[in-house]
Amino acid sequence: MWKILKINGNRHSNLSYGLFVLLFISVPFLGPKVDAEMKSRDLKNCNIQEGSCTMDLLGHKVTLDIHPKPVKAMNDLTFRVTLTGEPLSSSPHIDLGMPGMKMGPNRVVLKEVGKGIYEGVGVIVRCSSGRRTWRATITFSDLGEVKFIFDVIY
Ligand SMILES: [Cu+2]
Repeated sequence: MWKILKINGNRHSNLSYGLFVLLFISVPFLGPKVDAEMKSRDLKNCNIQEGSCTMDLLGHKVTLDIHPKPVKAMNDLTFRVTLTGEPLSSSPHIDLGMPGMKMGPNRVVLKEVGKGIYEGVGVIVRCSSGRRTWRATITFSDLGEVKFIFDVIY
């Protein structure tokens, strides 16, 4: 391809040459761009190593924090969820998984430790693929769910 461009380059005007090059440069980016948009729900939205993460859910603020930090796989981790607003009738739970991968079930059961504060202990396993991006889906039976996606340390 580059050899042909070089040979024929002189015969093209600057404009058509530019369009030609632009076309070939942009084509490889069209596929991944569409792909990235489709998977935007799987993108990282939380830097759990630096602090807690918060999302809105039906007018409530849901905050997730994980200790100890740095957050490492194969380690006992304390998951703390806080919810603003009206108290819930039952405690939420967390399902741990990986975006785009089928991992085994891994649920963290949470108990209310204060008003709107829920805690539980769980372990994030080391994925054999080497990927470090995990997703914590927090489900509230009354409200629905939020998903935090973050990197852990192996
Ligand atoms: Cu995995």
